[in-house]
Amino acid sequence: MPIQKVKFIWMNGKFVPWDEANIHVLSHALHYGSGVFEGIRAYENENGTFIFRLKDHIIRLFESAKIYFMEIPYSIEEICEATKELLRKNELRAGYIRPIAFRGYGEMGLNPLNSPVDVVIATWPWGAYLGEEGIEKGIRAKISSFKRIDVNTLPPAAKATGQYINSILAKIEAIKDGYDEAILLDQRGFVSEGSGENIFIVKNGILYTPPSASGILKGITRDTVMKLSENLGYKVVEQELVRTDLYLADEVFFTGTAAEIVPIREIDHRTIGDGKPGPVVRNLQSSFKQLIQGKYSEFEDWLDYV
Ligand code: PPE
Repeated sequence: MPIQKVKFIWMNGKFVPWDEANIHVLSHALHYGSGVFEGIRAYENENGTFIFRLKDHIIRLFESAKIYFMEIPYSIEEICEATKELLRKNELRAGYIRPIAFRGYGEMGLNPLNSPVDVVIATWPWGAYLGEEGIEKGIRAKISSFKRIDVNTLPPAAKATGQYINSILAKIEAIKDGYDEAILLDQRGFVSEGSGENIFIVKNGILYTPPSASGILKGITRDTVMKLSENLGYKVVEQELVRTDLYLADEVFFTGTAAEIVPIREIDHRTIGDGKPGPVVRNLQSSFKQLIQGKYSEFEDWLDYV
């Protein structure tokens, strides 16, 4: 689906009209993938428009930048405020937000340290990442033949643009093979994550999710789901998983900002549970909905009103 245009994009401190937010073709990041980014959602409830866990996302942006020695020439507070102002200026009541910091136009060659760090924040309306039907009925996934990048190859803890080439290979393979999404294993063969989502399984009422040693991006939705689960009285264990743990699970689901909470009903042609979203994922989806509606006082701080 083509990107839906809005009025402004924030570029290096200025609000620029959408069609004028351009960069040079010799920008470092275009050639070498030297950028770090975030994906955030804004929602609307009866109290107004809010950004979900904005500060946590911007902190992760700065952490990704730290790994690559990128100095972002703004503070976390300035980026948060610019993001809110961007939503106000675009009169957007809900949508997706994409802050990105990247090595810009300066020098060619692999040493990025002399190229400027450009910072951009964009926002646009974006619906269900894996489809509305996916959220309702569950999706079909396959274990990718491409392994997740290793923690000592390209650190998955950094949300860096170039690293997504790994996810793209897995995603293309899954789509061409007729699936909705890929599940990647880590270099040792343990379950890692989806192309753009973390993964959970439910077995005998307990939730399990892979740890950072399995080459995951530590998802903010993953953290939200872990905290919601504990609040609902479920036990959550961070643990290495093998592919048969997925096949034999009662429930399996993905979490992510773009995807939200998506049940997986089939993996490698094996039906998960009875092939329908199970009670735990249903419960989590409805708790997440309540959270967004502002009806969860424990987690009010996560709703940053614009
Ligand atoms: N793993 C990966 C590899 C990943 O890209 C994401 C987010 C997650 C886990 C979940 O993280 P979080 O959003 O903090 O819960 N993927 C983003 C980008 C998707 C895209 O296509 O672009 C997202 O969901 O915004």
